[in-house]
Amino acid sequence: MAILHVFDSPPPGVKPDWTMEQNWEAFTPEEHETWDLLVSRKAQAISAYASKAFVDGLGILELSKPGIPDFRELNPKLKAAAGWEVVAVPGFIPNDAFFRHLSEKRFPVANFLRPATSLDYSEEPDMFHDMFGHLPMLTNPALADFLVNYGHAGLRAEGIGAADYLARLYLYTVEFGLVIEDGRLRGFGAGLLSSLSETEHALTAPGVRRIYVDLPRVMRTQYHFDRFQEVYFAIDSFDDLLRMTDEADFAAIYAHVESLPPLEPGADCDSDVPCKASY
Ligand code: HBI
Ligand code: FE
Repeated sequence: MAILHVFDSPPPGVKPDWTMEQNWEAFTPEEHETWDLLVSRKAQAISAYASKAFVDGLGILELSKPGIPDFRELNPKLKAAAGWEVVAVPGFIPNDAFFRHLSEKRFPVANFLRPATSLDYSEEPDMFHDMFGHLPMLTNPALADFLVNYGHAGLRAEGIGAADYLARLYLYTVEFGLVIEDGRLRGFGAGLLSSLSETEHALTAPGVRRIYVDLPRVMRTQYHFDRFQEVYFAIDSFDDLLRMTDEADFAAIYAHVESLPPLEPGADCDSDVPCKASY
């Protein structure tokens, strides 16, 4: 499936803030079936490896119910649980719009679903990745507040050309992050939990580098788009991640990162603190 949903200006029917109507009635029975298939195929990865916060969030938002969630039913639950809402967007939207929505507690959800012919992998975030992958973690107050901080930091970073550093932080936490819960390693990243094989790789494969999140180190570290990551970053708790961003002097971190060469995904760094917890 090619990358079809990237736009440099809002297509017809999309507002200047990049939001659009979900138009839930327009989804076909086949699309609802595809959604249900995707949910059932993720059950194994989630029950075996997902963070408890993620599992709790799935229940609170009732995302495992049959059919594509109707925002008119989902938003009151998300609002009550987390003070957030979802907005439909046509696909990958520009940084400024993305950061602004997050900073104002609106999570952008792509309004298309991958075809039934490519259930296991979508080259671009679709509504399943966005909703089923990301929304459960919004019910964790610390992670939700981290995303608000991330949105505000993104708006500032965009202004000084440092958005790529933040994108790496997002990738290695919100997409592929690991967390230690009751002493055991679990996954909370949306991209990670989308793939049973990558979740198993990240949590159990020997030779995988698992190190603690350190903001400058993460912001220096390049990542893979089309294959498993070589390094995964862990946090002791979502409160830890929130505290790091609450206390961070992002401008100083950007200047520091700017002064150093980027790190290859498989590179070592003297400051690395290995995560000793295991699955
Ligand atoms: N960044 N600028 C931008 N626009 C997006 O739509 C976007 C993103 N980063 C991550 C992301 N979307 C995905 O995580 C979606 O699943 C939200
Ligand atoms: Fe995502």
